[in-house]
Amino acid sequence: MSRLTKLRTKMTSEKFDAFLCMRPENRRYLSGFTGSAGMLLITQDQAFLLTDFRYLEQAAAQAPEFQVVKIGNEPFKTLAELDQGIEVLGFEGDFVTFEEYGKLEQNFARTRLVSRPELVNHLRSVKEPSEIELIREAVRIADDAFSEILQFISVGQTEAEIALHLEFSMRQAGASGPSFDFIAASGWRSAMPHGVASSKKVQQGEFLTLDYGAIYQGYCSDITRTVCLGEPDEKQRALYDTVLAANRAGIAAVRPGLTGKEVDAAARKLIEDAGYGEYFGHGLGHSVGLAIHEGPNLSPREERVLEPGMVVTVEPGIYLPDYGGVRIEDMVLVTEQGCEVLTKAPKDLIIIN
Ligand SMILES: [Mn+2]
Repeated sequence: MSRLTKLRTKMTSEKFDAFLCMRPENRRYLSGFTGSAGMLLITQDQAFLLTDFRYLEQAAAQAPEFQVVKIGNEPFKTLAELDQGIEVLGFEGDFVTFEEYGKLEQNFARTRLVSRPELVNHLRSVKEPSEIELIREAVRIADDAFSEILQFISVGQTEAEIALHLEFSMRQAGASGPSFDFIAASGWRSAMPHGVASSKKVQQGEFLTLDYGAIYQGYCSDITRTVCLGEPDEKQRALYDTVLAANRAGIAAVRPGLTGKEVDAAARKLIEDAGYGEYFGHGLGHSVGLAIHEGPNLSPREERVLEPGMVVTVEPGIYLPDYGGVRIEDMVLVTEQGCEVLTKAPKDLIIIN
């Protein structure tokens, strides 16, 4: 079934006459259009792609199922004029701004506006085989960059230099860009789960956490490895072993039918039993695709059930303030029986001398 057909089936059960799609990942997913501006209006028998002068040719080439409509200064007026018979319009309330909502209300005065962002978001969570191939390639590029960065890292380099080198090698290997602002956090900074690369120099005896990924033909990868500069002491080794055991337990738990909450609990238990429960303050993972963070998540609050074709991260961590932290993140594909680990970079503790 085509993506548009799947959306229309959902629209029927929601009793929507039309759906307005504005989130860039959803717009790309449904239409194929990769431009930075535009919106989709989908009814049961028509599909419009509204975009501005800059993208008219590109839109026509990339989105053959859509009728391309040029927008000018009043995009929502143009939008409302396309179909006067819409009584119920679904839209993405998690993306539309307050200003845009005002314009929607103004132009769709007789239409009921219903926010249902999950309509397209959920379609995206089970990946098609062609999407999985692109994700595999994005992961392969990140894996290769890891073996390369191991040759590059040495005491005295800044986190920013290391992050730049990672990005450079991934772009050279065909990535269109980084999938987010890379985290390169060393020493005390590794206690910050989202310590974006800074001008701090890496020092002997420190942990260095690298959390990074590539975009390949629109699809993201996300991987974290923690290495040690010089021989680890006993505490560092114990910390690392605990996180690695939690990562393995999380991966072992991933299978269809389990909720994100259940998988999270399987990994979290190991960290709690080791006495570090309060230092693992984030969820175990998230889905990845056209966006770096998608649903469902693996977290204590996630009730959604895993299905074959979903791609999730398993990324437990322990962060000790003023000391440092460890996180190990893999991407896994949910299969009929369990899961397949996509990331291949080694995860036994790597010591850089
Ligand atoms: Mn992640």
